[in-house]
Amino acid sequence: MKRQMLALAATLAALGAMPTGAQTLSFAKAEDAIRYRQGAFNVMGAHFSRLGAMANGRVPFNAKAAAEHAEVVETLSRLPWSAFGEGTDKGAPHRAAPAVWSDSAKFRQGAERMQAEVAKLGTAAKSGNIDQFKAAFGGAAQSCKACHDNFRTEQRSGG
Ligand code: ASC
Repeated sequence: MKRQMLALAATLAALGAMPTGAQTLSFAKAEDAIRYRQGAFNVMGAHFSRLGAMANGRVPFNAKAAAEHAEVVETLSRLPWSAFGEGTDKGAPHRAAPAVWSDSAKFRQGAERMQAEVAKLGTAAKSGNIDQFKAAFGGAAQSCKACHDNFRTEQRSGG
């Protein structure tokens, strides 16, 4: 009985140490992980580009619309990372560079930087201050580009 309790306690402790939450998925097949992360990046990009249009003056700045796009981007910015597990470099065509896995500490840093920059966007959008919004958009776009430069290839591979 006591041994069972200890085993249960150890299991619960191990689970507690694991990252949890909706943003941490595991995938049955590498292809599922690849499709999932591509979906997250695609939708994120669609909303981010609407913010870019406002930041660049191609469409008028609208604080409410900007805040809504920023909220979607912020939620999605947490999602792709658990879909870059070992073995997900093959299974479907993709543009993730080998450095995602060989330099995973730097990749994680880039992902964290992007999430931090994107978190500031919503606040800046809601402020209604166009200069604050433009600055926050610039920081977020830089963080996207940094990872694209280091961790995304021109050509597809893996499929
Ligand atoms: C976008 C989009 C990206 C980023 C990036 C910023 O609108 O889809 O991936 O901005 O180009 O440098």
